[in-house]
Amino acid sequence: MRLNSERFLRDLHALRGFGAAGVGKGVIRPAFSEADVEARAWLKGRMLDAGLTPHLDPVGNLFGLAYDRSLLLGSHSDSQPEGGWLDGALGVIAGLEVARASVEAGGPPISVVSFQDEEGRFGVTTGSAIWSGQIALEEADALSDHEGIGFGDARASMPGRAETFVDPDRFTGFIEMHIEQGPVLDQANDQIGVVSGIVGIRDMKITFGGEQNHAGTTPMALRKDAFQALSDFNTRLNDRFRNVITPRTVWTIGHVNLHPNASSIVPGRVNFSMQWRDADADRLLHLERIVRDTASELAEERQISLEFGPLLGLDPVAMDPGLRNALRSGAERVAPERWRDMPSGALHDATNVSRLMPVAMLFVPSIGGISHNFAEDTAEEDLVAGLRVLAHAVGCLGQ
Ligand code: HGY
Ligand code: MN
Ligand code: MN
Repeated sequence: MRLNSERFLRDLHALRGFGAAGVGKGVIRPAFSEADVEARAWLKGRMLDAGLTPHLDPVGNLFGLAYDRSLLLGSHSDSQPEGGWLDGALGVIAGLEVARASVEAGGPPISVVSFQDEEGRFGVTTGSAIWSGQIALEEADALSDHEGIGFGDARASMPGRAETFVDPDRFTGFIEMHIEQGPVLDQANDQIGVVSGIVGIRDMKITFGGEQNHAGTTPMALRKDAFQALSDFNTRLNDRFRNVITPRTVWTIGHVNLHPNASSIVPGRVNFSMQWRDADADRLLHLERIVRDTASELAEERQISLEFGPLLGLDPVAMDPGLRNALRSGAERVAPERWRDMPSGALHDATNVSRLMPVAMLFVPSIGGISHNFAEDTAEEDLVAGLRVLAHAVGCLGQ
């Protein structure tokens, strides 16, 4: 097949225009936002032009279906609240370019997908989690974002959704191209990463309820300060995790909502996100026990209330050896001496899709290892190299 790298790059930059924000190439395009809905409408048009049959499913996953059973390529086109132009979008547009080039070459049939809410405005990789049966639709509809907007209401507001989900049996496998979002390839001056496995994740919201009071007249010993509780929780957790973690274990308190968030009021409530990731499912469980025990112990000591939200998560998954070998062959062809096998510390839709079919992933470098940041970027020659590896793998698989 003859790839058209100018067309590929042109579409990547066009997609960046939906929700373009900040300096450089940043985007703000969270799931079901106006920018996301417009971007998917544009993608639908590009899929039609490519000779694919668009199908927007009930939860906003947008498929471009080939005329026959096929390999599925893609990723997601929603972004973090402050996102980069390539996270997810790269895999969708690379998949579209390979599918187009394949149609122009007379085959093989290739389908494309842009999953919805991979970035977890509502859940964790919500759109592909629902499609793969990782989470029931009813359960997902009850999820809400940090502003209290429900997933069910958000998806209901999206025009053009079909009544039905696409049958996964239409596909023989899934390959997701993505930026690495970390420093490994960039620091090694490598161009391609062939993913060996994707870490697991656990994510929950925790609320400490103390006592809102006057910041001047309330003696320290009489306070039930929700921020102090969170601060104490974080210190104890860092200490207790020490004996359990490996250098690749990560954990993040990324969202904190302090109430009422005023300088002269002792905060009476704090709601925060608690997220941890590891390549080992048993260790994820061990860390969960530490999280729950530490929060409970602290609430008891401080005589404050404690509420755990639903625990969301995905287990670690290994990539399919056959699809991986096709990618390795492409990497050796396109970037000899400049590629490596590597794990993924970021989460991807491929984790959910692995419940349905063989999956594999390939990475291209992130400049400075930066992602989930307006400054996220990748050199264009690396983007095109990744596209060529993807197309080579599709050719190898002859699907
Ligand atoms: O958080 C992640 O790993 C993904 O980028 N949503
Ligand atoms: Mn992503
Ligand atoms: Mn992301």
